[in-house]
Amino acid sequence: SKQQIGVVGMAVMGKNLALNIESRGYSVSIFNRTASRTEEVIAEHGDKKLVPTYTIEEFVTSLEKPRRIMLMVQAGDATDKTIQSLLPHLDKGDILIDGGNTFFQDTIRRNEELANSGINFIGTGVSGGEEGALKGPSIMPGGQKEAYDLVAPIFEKIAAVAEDGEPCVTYIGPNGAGHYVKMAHNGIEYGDMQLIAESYDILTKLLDLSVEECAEIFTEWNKGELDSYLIEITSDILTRKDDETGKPVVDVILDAAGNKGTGKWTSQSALDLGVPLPLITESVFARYISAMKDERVAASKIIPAPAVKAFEGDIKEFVEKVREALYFSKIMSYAQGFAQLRIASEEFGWDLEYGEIAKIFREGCIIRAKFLQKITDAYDRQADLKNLLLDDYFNDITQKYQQSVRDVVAVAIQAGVPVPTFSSAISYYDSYRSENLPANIIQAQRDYFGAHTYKRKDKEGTFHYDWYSEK
Ligand code: NBP
Repeated sequence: SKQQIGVVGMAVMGKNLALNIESRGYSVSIFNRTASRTEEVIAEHGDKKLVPTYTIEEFVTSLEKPRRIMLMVQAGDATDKTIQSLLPHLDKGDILIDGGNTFFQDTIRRNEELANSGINFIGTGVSGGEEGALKGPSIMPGGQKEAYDLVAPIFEKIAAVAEDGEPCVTYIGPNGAGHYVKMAHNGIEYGDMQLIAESYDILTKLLDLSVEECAEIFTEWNKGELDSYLIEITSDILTRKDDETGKPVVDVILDAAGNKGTGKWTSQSALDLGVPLPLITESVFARYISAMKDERVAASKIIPAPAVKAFEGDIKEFVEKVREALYFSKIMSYAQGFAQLRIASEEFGWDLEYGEIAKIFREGCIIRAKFLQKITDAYDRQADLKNLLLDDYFNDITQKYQQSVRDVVAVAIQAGVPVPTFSSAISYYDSYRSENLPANIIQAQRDYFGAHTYKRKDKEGTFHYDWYSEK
């Protein structure tokens, strides 16, 4: 008999996804370019309804029609090569699903190319890493809606389940929409991580708290508005000791952050679309400057820190301010990220449903958090909300917490503790709520040196001032 779905790519993500699908009662054919990998999977999981195949032809013929084939191979060239090898064996109406971390423009291109051969192509974000793939990821599928309907029953069974019992998967939109949303999710993840790192830096460097004390603070924070996976793992991380030295493991980990480029893509897209995305972009740059470890070490010997006295205020009170600053800044980041989704949706004709997107982030992905329900609620109140900051809940809470961000950022800057995302958050807030910005000066300069013209506040039209005339 034929299998209900096939998975190509038996590295950690593909293997775990295949096991997840199998565990929900589906029969799964598996294939990997290097046969030994498939043999290993079968040796480990021979008791499961996984059917090994060793040629592309054998793989394709083993599947029910219309065929449902999930690709979990390296993004980029490997994905194109895999599609090319499958194509001659496929029939019209078959469905290829790319679950890799693919750049959304590649998905748009592949969707168009394959549509010409009558093959459906779904580009889907799969979040939650190895564990998510195995136990239930958040899934962000984009592509032909009719094709998605044929895989929806499987996706709804393998996805993470939110508190209210809803699966963390929803049809995102045509062509590259799913991969775009996955990319934006990763960008938001960069922002959340940097905000937490800055909070930790303030607690330890400014308030001189110990790693253990910080662990307790994050545990406390995780019980309230900040309740989220990233806060939870941070509090756990801070309790762990290095086996060799007995020190807190965070104290032996080198402070040079890596990245796989998805945060960069998010910022690049924001720049292309003309959308302000300062917080996530600062968090990408923060990783870059962290990676310049040797240069920073050398600079630290040449450029002194400002002279500061030990913190003299009430520590408990200040810790609460840091918590409020973190929540405020997180809201700025999501307001920017969702505003970017809105502009992308208009640009690419995707008709994204922002409340539904926030909903599927509630479980199974790295940014999962209680807070996401607030975003869904905001879009339920007003589906075409321009910016989350205009929603009553977000407007009220940010008004309430803004003073804390100002205080924390001011103290950190005085003490020379870098706060790129905290300071960016408050600057975005102040820019967004400003009736007047100093761009009149910029327009005057542009008109002065380049005759770029300007508009006036008091009447319609385009104007040029004769800057070179005698006064
Ligand atoms: P990798 O991204 O490490 O890719 C390894 C797989 O790609 C292997 O099955 C390998 O086959 C196959 N492959 C390569 Br490399 N070149 C190929 C080619 N030219 N033709 C056919 N197959 C080729 O695996 P992963 O970490 O499991 O991730 C899979 C996808 O899921 C990626 O797109 C990744 O970005 C995405 N993702 C990963 C995570 C995560 O936490 N790791 C999370 C979310 C999404 P071989 O065995 O023959 O070399």
